Amino acid sequence: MKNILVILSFLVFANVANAQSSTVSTSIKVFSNCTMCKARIEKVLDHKGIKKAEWSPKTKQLEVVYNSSKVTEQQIHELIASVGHDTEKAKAKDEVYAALPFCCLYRDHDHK
Ligand SMILES: [Cu+2]
Repeated sequence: MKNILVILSFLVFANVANAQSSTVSTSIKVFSNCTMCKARIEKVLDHKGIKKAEWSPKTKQLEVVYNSSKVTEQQIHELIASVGHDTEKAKAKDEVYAALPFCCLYRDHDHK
């Protein structure tokens, strides 16, 4: 009986260790301007494998926590680009970018 308990607790421990090793926390620079951009970016990142995504209009940095066995960092960059925002690893298509509201245009407008 004691042996079974030892084995069981080992299995639980191994599982927890596994789950932790696939959780990645990182920061990604996203080119964008305002709170509308923030809503757009965070909405598309409400996605399988992504546990947390928070973009700051002040720093332009996205804090993201994801499960690397379900989604890759490159996929996260591509999700962001798919709604019109460039990152250092993925560029939004021109037609998607051009359809953004004026306040969200970041490539050739300085809204400061
Ligand atoms: Cu915006």
